[in-house]
Amino acid sequence: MRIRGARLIASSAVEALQIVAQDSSAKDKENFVTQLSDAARVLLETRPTAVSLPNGIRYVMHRVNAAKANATSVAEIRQVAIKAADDFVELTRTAVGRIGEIGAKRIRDGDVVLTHCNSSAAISVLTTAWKLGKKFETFVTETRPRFQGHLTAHALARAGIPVTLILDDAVRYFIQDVDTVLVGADAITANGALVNKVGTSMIALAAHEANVEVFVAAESYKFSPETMIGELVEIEERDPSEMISNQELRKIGRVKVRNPSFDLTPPKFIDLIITERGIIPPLGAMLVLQEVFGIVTPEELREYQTYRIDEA
Ligand code: RUB
Repeated sequence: MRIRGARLIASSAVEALQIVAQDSSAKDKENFVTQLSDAARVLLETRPTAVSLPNGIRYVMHRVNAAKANATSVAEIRQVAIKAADDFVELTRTAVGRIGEIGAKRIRDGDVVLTHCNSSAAISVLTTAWKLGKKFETFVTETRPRFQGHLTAHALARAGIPVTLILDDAVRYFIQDVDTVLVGADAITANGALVNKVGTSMIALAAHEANVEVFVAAESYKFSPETMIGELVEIEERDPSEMISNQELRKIGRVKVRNPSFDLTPPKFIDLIITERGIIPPLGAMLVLQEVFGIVTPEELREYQTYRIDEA
């Protein structure tokens, strides 16, 4: 949890891959790529939910594998790996900046915007709108059990934006005062559903009931190609001790504790997704997937999956 948030998880993993490339003492191309692939496999295992992680790893490994065929030396592939990692990290920064510019246009003077957890993409929208002179206020949920809402509240308050911190459970109490719900994404599925911090789906449900619009800020590397062939996004369950100490649990008695960290919001509760390529309705997710990953046939999809499991 020292590295959290889907964008940071992806860029940190890619930077780790870059370190492996820099430090490798492999003497031939084959060994060099094997070392990188082994590291990629370890990194892929670190977190199950944020699709940005496999997409970031693939971004580098696709370029490394393509270079392997033509490169004449390890040094040449090493340069490709280092540059690909730099390019991906830069791409994440540019994407979040662009999402800020695009999303800011949808914030109006006088709006009350509610956000959940701590998303760099959602914060980019809000701070960009504020810098453009829009006057609005925010509700920020605490986001139990790890209180990532405190980080968001701090970032927004530091930018000068009025912030009201609320209990996660108070969302429906305040929803009539809210104009827009704005959240980030750990993954977007092919049918436009959103995987994000647990509680997002209840907030979206409350917003839907109250006719409040729901915006998602998501870079295109948060879209999941596997979901095109029916794979589900795995939801990470974290340690029960995040919720309750062992001592307290012993006092309560024989009780099972479940602590899923993310949940799935169906597309019907989402008004739009703000990507760095523009604004799309949730059902436009397929277009983004095809444009970004260029995967159209079931055969190509299978290849993509094989790559993830066997090669990267
Ligand atoms: C973070 C979380 C964020 C998304 C998007 O959960 O759910 O909303 O990851 O963040 P956790 P970003 O803190 O448990 O990792 O827009 O920064 O990628």
